[in-house]
Amino acid sequence: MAFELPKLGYEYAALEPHIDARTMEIHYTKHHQAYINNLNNAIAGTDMENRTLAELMTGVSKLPVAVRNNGGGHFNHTLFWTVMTPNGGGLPKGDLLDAINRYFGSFDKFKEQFSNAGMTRFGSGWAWLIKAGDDLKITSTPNQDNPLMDLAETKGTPILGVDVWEHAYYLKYQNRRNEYLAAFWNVVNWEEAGRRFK
Ligand code: MN3
Repeated sequence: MAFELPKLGYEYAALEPHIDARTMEIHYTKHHQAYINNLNNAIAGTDMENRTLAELMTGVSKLPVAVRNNGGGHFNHTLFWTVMTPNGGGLPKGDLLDAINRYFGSFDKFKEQFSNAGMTRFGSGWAWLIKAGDDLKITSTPNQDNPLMDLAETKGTPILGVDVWEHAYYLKYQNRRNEYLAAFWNVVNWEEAGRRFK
């Protein structure tokens, strides 16, 4: 019943030059694995072992802080790996592109707002594109919180997320979070984001 590291759908070097192989390897094998180990330790021998990750997230305000931090870490990174792909980038398609144009005015305006959410998140956290009812929204969360959590300020279903913890970019970009966020657009998996939007 324990949570496990999900398979990565590409090689560590596959997102080069935008995300470097060493960062991918450490991020996936060390950081993500540590969240999973700590989550499993936090739920061991409790009824939390019988809940899905999504169920833990939506009820997290009543759970130990270790589940918020490490369950969030597991959920967020699992999503993050899937919304990136080699040969990614470009434009979303179909309904998602229509919705982005409708809610943000244009794809470029959406990109600007999303990047801004990542840039203005003080310290560690995430920027998100979420579906909230019929709306699309951009939001950001501190630490390993996410918009599925019942304690999130802005709640919704994550469509796209980007990790703005320094461990996600420091080896290649050092303090230049803006360059990392600009590079992120080249690896976005819009097909996966489109599936999450449906
Ligand atoms: Mn991370």
